[in-house]
Amino acid sequence: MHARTPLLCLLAAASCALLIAACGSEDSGTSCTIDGLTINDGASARTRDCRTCTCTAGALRCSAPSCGDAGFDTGGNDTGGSDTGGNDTGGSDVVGPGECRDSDNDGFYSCLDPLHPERPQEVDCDDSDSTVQPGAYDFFGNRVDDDCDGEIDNTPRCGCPTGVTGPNMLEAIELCDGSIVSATMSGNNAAFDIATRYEGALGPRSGNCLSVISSGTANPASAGVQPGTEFSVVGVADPDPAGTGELVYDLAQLVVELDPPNNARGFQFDFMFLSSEWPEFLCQTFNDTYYTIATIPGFTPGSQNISFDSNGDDVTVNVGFFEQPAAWTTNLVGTSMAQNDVLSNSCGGILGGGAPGCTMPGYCSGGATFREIGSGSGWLTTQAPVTQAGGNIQLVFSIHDEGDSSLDSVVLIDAFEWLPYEPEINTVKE
Ligand SMILES: [Ca+2]
Ligand SMILES: [Ca+2]
Ligand SMILES: [Ca+2]
Ligand SMILES: [Ca+2]
Repeated sequence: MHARTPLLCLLAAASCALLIAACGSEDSGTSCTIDGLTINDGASARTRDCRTCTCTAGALRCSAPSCGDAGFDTGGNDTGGSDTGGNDTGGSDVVGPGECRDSDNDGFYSCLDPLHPERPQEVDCDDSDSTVQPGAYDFFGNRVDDDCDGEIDNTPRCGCPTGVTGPNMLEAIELCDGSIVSATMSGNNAAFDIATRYEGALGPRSGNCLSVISSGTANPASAGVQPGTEFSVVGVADPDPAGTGELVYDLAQLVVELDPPNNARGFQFDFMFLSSEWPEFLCQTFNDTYYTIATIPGFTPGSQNISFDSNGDDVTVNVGFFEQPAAWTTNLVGTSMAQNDVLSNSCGGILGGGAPGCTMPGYCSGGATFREIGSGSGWLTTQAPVTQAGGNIQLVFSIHDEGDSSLDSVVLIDAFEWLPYEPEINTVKE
């Protein structure tokens, strides 16, 4: 199909309803041309004679013409029932003023207007919702084509990258959109890994891989009981913004600066904390800890740990989510964080726990002992809001040994998503 001149269309205007496909459009490849304008595959535009056309795989699909009351006249006469728009331009074959609107003030218009080439050349597929626009983040699972590319809930397109770098650690958790400003790893390089299955046993929550951060070796050569890699015996200050800065060891952090998509109101990600400290080191005054330290404009306090349980307890072996093997929501057999030990292990071990304010879990009552050593929290999801007013946000995924640099803990991270709604700061288990 080839375009003909607008004059021909003008002459045929009275019956243009039948001729529009010939008059107004042509297509080629993965974009289409309507009235001399090129639109991308998946985008929609209105033609001069009032059809709405969508470019699909290089071909135009057009609605029936509806010229009756669009507020303008597309040609020499109005083919519809009434022309109440009041701005009939007579014989000129142009899109009338006001036809293409930006009702939701998101900068994108309801159609393409040849008289306004300075406007975005992509159409707002929902001009009543400013969070829906070309180039927006297409939220998973809300059944809305948020980015106007013609596909509802675009499937995640992040890959499973080779090479352990900050940006690759993010891609492994499905964060590969234009929001990434920077991503750096702080700590020993061996503390970070990207895995299709952690220690060959624990698979990803979404996509094909996940990211691992450890207070020891993130990708140990073989599972052993109570792994303890000592990268350094020199302590550094505890990074908890609400803490007192006591010394911790083998601190490993993924430090990320993000510019959230304009339509995002929050974010979430999944994580699982695993520790070889269980059960002997339950309720000690020192326990390995995982933090998600968020610095978000508008937050009070400005920086805070956003991953904690309903008691406000940090993620350690003492967090309310932590599981004994009989209650595993995820089978940990095969990892170094769940080894069948020759000894019987008791809650708190020979030290008996005793950290102030720490309550032994109920399963520890009656002198319970376990053959396993090491366990985990199960998969958890942390959500937090973002504000659009104040600039970039910083997230620090942070894990460390406490007390000394031996007996490692690990956090698996996956399934990052931006959210279309504003959640409370919360962490839950499915
Ligand atoms: Ca708009
Ligand atoms: Ca919109
Ligand atoms: Ca989409
Ligand atoms: Ca969506």
